[in-house]
Amino acid sequence: MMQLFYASTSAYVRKVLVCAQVLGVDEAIERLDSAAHPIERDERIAAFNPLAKVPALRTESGLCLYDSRVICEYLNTLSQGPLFPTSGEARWTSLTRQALADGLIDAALLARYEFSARPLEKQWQEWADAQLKKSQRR
Ligand SMILES: N[C@@H](CCC(=O)N[C@@H](CS)C(=O)NCC(=O)O)C(=O)O
Repeated sequence: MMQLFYASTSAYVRKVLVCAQVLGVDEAIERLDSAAHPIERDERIAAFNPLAKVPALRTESGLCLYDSRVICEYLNTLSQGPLFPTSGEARWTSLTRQALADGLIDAALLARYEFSARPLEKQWQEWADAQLKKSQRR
C-alpha cells in the first residue's frame, strides 16, 4: 500500500487524488492525516518531506516522493497511464497544462495564506486581490 500525507483542504492533494482516480490506483493509496501549515511545521510530514508540505507520498518500496508534480508522474508511470506522454509535443503540452493548474493553485493558496496565516496588521489586500485575479484571467 502507498501512503499519502493528505489534507482535505489542499488543492495539490486533490490534483494527486484526481490523477489517482483517473489512473485507477486510488484504492492503493492510504491517506495519512496531517496538518501542513507555513508557520507551524508538522514533523509527521517532515519525516517524509523536509519541506513539511503536502502532498508527500511513500511508495510501496519506501521511496518518499514530493511534490504533487512528481507524485502525479509517478502514478502515471505505475499504471502506464495517458496523463503524461513520455515524449514529443504531447508531453510538453501536458506538462504545461499541469504548470498552469499549479500556477492557479499557487495564486489561490497565496491569497488564502494572506488572511489565514498572517496577523491582521501584516495582511495586504492588494496582494491577495492580484493573486486571485490570476485564477480568473483567461
Ligand atoms: N509545489 C507543491 C506545493 C505544496 C503546498 O504548498 N502544499 C501546501 C498545502 S495546500 C502546504 O503543505 N503548505 C504548508 C507550507 O507551506 O509549509 C506541490 O505541488 O505539491
